Amino acid sequence: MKMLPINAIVVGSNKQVQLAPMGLHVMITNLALGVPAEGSTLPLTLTFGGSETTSLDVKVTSRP
Ligand SMILES: [Cu+2]
Repeated sequence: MKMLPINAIVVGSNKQVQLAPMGLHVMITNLALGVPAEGSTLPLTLTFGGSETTSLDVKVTSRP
């Protein structure tokens, strides 16, 4: 399986998109401080429609 980057995920009005391993997912690259320790949390900000944002902390795991 080859992963290809995309700039955005389009979600239609009243529609849902599921992010999951082997499917659409968020891949964090270019970590300035290196790979965080497993079990730690990483702040993540999602941008919707180019302006609205939601921030959350995601748990770092080696496997889904
Ligand atoms: Cu990936």
